[in-house]
Amino acid sequence: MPRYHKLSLAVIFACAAPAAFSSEHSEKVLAALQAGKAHVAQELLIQYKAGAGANAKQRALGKIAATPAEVLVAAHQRRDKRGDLELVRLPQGKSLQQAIAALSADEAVAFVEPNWIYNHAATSNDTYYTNGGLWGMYGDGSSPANQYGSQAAEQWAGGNTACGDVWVGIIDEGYMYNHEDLAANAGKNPGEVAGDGIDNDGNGYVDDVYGWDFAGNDNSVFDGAGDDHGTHVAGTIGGVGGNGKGVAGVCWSVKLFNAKFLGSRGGTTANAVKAVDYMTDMKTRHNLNMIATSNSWGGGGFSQALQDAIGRADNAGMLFIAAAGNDAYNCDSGSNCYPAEYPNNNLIAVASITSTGAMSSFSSYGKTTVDICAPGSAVMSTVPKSSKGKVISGYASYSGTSMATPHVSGAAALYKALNPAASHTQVKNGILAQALPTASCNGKVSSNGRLDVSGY
Ligand SMILES: [Ca+2]
Ligand SMILES: [Ca+2]
Ligand SMILES: [Ca+2]
Ligand SMILES: [Ca+2]
Repeated sequence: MPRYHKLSLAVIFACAAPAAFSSEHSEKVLAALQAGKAHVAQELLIQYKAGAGANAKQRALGKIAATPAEVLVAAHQRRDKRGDLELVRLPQGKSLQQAIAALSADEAVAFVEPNWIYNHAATSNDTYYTNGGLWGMYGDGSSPANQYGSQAAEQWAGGNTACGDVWVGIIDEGYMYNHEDLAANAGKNPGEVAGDGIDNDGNGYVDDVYGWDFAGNDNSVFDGAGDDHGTHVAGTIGGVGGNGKGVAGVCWSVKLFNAKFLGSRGGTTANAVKAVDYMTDMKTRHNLNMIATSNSWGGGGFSQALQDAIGRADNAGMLFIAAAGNDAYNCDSGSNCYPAEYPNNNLIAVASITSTGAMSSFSSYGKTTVDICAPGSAVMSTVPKSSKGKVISGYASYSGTSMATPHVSGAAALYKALNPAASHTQVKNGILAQALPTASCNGKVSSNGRLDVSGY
């Protein structure tokens, strides 16, 4: 059970020996623990070195009396020739700090880190159907108009509403794939036969038709009205347009696919790594035109394991689009804006602006660590709603860098659809190069501007 360990850590740190943590990785982990970043109690992720066999692993774990819980990335499945990435558990009362120190010094271990806990990057408000709720899709030349919107409506006016066979992976909560404004865009695993109890495509997950639920470890990615955050994200990327109801996403047609790892208590590094790898495998195994994953979450501290997983997505030609966070941090100053601030080339970190072009008061930013601004305040989108004991299609206005991020994920899909030969790197560079200079974003994000999809 995830627990927040701020108090006990403060005590542990008072007597930790700094000399034991010489590597840059250990220092980052240490600093994040010291800052009280949430993590799962008595759990660690261990990256073993190549060739570390059963005996070497057993000897290492013996030092801290730990027991193996799960192999997250198996050595024999890796192309990078590194060892197992493994989740382990420590006995009650064992100091996480001392365990990290002992394992970091072990010759079989490349790195060791806590199992961080991530949370949604959203702050919901309860204003439904507010005026100009879909402003994030408007352009200066659309009707209604808003120059601070993503200008998606101008592409639509030019006939570019469809994102064709492009897929976007939603790494978040579950999303309501049978929502009236999403169902037509719900991607299905092309290698899986539903409900036969067999893992038809051999990816390790049985009957994963709409994706996989890593929080519940089952194939029901949508589990009810609690999956509102993931459903809201989905509607901004690919709400069905032109059907006379609800909202429209940046792409009116696109293939949405889901790796659920955020539950009611947030998500963990262990499940985030599995979720990212699941999408990477899905793209390569089935040769899907999956341009990006959309990641509206953050928290915890630096994780080499998660950064490595983002790197594997990069190698597979996929962008990782991430929310900058809702703490109003300057992410350039060591504020732990993870995963947004990882330096991976395939990552786009997104800050939030309001409908009047100001940076949203909650939005984190960073001239070197954050890349672009996008609409994130008072954004209308799809949500599940409870009504008379049933879950029905609904709509709501939310605010957060969580809402800004899927505007960019949708933009990546649109760019890829309009420029089919573009590599994922070219898609990223195109999105950033066409950002519109914006006063509130100047010096706050690397592009100095806001999302503008009209020139793709
Ligand atoms: Ca499967
Ligand atoms: Ca099956
Ligand atoms: Ca489930
Ligand atoms: Ca609609």
